[in-house]
Amino acid sequence: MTDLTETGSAERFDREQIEALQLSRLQHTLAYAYARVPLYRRKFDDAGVRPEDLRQLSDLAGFPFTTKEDLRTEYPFGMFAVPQERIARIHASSGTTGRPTVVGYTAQDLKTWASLVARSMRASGVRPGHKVHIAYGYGLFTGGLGAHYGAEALGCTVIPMSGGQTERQIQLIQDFRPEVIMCTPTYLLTIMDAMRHQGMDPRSSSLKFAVCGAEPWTEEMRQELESGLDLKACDIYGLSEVMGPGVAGEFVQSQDGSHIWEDHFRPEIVDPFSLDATLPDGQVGELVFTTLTKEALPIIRYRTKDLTKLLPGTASPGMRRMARIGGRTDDMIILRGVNLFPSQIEELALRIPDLSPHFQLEINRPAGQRMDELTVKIEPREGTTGQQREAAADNLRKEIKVHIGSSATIAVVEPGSLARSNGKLRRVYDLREPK
Ligand code: DLL
Repeated sequence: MTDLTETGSAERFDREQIEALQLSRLQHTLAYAYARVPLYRRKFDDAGVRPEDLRQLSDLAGFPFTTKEDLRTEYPFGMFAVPQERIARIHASSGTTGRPTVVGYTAQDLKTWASLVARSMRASGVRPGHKVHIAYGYGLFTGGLGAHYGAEALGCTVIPMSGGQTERQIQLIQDFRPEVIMCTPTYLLTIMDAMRHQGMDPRSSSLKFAVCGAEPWTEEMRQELESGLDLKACDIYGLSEVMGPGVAGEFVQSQDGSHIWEDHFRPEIVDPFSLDATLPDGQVGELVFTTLTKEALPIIRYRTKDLTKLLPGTASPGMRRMARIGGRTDDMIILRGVNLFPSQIEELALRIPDLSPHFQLEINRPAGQRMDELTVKIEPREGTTGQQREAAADNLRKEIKVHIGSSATIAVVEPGSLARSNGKLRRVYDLREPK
């Protein structure tokens, strides 16, 4: 079998080479998971499939899915495929809804992870010797430590700032002069705004590259950050159940969506509603991943709930790209039969010059009414007049009606009045009575 520690050369593989590598790694992973994880043995047996049934990549569609629920029922360590002594690190989701999901890594998994984050960073323009300011949260969240070891593996000078304390972040950016910042797109927006409030021109900072992810963001938001800070902002994608950041990363020269590192992960797109249909490339559906090299927590057909489509590779031709995540199935707002995602509002709002990217969505059902209502609370740009604000609100309302098909109330609120991001920003507030 190919050496699992290599990561660099696969970027130059063609599609055929990648698929050959995927097939052998997939066969290994299925047999490995079946032999070592009781849950997989049970699921495969129930579905009537055996690891040896995978003879070509398309046979993967016959294997059962894994969900967050599976990780919860096996809490905390039931899905680990190695004895606990071989687990070198544990991460976990915050667990705001139910039990946290726990993930584990062997020493080899940590090396692979660091090298894939390093690969993503390099694709996004980061070079050895750059100073990298990391403002993803450190701790059980995979963002901070994932970025940290990736930056070290690339040969960067790491500034492990973590999230929050925005004033201090800005002070250290001024003093240490990093070329790179890694944080969520909405936190970068918070930093940029805070710089302006301090009377500093964000365009004059030392930052040249931003590697942003952990939440959905639009091309319009990229534009906002790039022009506001005079840097190049690229996407990095990942999720803790599959590894953490670095499952996919974007090339700075093309900025055309993240390439999925297909030598380590096999992506599929499935219809989120009718469970068994795998969709062809180019069609939007739910992203599903099977890990190909993980030792501690092999994951078979994990349902991410992220909605996107697969596109052919460009800068790394053998690997496919994923379009920007439009939203998650569980963030979808259904308003009078129309599906809506916060990113659609972001896109429309940022095309209106007098509106800022600071907004939140409230869903309510007024007493005695049978229909839900959507209110978009949004801050205008500083210095706009009352008349401009009214016109902008009217404009946004019409755009939402035309492009999404829903009626919404637009409340233009005072600049600075909405909650600012410290990491992953909450955009949707559901104020309906619990059913
Ligand atoms: O957010 C890992 C990560 C950290 C990725 C830092 C990138 C940078 P989780 O907390 O498990 O892991 O959340 C995973 O976040 O299923 C997506 O819904 C969302 N997400 C992550 N990256 C992106 C992205 C980390 N680039 C969940 N664009 C995923 C859109 C993203 N959504």
